[in-house]
Amino acid sequence: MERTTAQWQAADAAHFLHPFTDFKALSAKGARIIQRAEGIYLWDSDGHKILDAMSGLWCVNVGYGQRALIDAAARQMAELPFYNAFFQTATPPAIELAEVLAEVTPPQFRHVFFSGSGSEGNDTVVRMVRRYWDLLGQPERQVIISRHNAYHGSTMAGASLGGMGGMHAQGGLPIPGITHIGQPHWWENGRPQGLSREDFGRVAAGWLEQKILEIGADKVAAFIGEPVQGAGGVIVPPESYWPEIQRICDKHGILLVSDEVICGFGRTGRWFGCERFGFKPDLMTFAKGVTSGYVPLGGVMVGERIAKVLIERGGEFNHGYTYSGHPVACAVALANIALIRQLKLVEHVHDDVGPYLAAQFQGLATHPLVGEVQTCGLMGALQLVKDPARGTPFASELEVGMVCRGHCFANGLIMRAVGDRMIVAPPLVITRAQIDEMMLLIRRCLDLTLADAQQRGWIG
Ligand code: PXG
Repeated sequence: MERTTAQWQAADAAHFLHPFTDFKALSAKGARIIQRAEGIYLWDSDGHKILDAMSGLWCVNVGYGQRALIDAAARQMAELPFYNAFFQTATPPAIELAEVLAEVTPPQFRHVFFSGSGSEGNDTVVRMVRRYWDLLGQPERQVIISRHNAYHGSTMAGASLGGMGGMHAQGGLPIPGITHIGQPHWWENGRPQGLSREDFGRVAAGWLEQKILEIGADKVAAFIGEPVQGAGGVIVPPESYWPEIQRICDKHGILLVSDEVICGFGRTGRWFGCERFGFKPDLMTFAKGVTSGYVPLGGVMVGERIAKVLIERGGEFNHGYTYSGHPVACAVALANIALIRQLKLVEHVHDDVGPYLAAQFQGLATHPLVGEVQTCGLMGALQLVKDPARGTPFASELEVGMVCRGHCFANGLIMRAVGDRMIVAPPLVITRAQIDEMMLLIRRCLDLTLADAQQRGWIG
């Protein structure tokens, strides 16, 4: 029987502990119940239509309601809903997906290790890089360097690799052997005077070398980063950053890991973010866009440098998940990748809607609340500030980003607030006309936020 919104909310509050949520506050307010979706739109339990400018959670790349993915899941469920890949067995969809992933990823990748999510993928990364150095007779190479404000998941290893202070504060993290350097965030670093953005990119990459020298290169196993930091606020690095990171890793013989959980499968206008920024990782974590989020799947692409050692010298690798290579997830991923190819979504982002989004976002740079505008493919960020000319931020306790997000919610737009940075990452199938519609909503919500800020005396 169909329930009312209030009934859903009561049952939700009674039993469901949501991720990254203040349980008590949500119970008091009631969750928004999302009931169905089509294309780039969602409908809630009160029948409101919402433009989903966050692709679910950075994952529904092909948009909602794609028949090919739905049918692939149904067919595979009927034929073989589950079998494992542990005891010298495999299933056709997992083998076929491994083959297709070797095709669509950069040429150094011929092998894949499957997981159920991005977090698990990054746990695999930690296990695998340490195993690699162990097999090469350098077990003291244990340390993995990551960055502040990075997001690499929520398992013990994922949260440790991540650079979110709030996560480290709960549960005794990070685990040993993981350390962090600064992020290439021009704005947060105070837009350093006298340094161009590109100079700043080289300075920020230099922090990696400083850290390596501080620890001792012979103790460092790997560096991990998202090509563009997603959950951290769509922090697009200067073009100089990644080539310099690559040079430093090569110089010290350190493995380079690209976390492509958000950037992978077309988001940046290339198949993978490392291709957009011109670097060649040894390992690549993926999840989300591999199935467009229709079913959970993640994994790690393993570069030949590492695969060769694991295969030829490794013996048994004591690691794996029940759902490594889940046949239904792999069947959906195959249908999803086929659709990305058929609809030419990577080209669509690269040649058409990516540049279009960039131009539309640039048009917001003169809005009285907007300090910095950044886009990359189909990701965009607007930094809300008190005084754009001087770059003065709002006091963080005012939570201007949350005020803006409230207006988005009320106006049928899902946009994410990361502090005072408002971000979008719409489905890759979005059209120019739909971007126009999204921009109208964004403008309206910025104007409403500006009116609030003026009324409350937050702006001069
Ligand atoms: N790496 C990156 C770069 C991610 O963005 C993960 C790993 C972890 O994936 P799983 O599948 O274990 O969640 C992610 C996930 C947000 C938000 O608020 C972002 C993510 C997850 C939840 C919230 O932007 N990214």
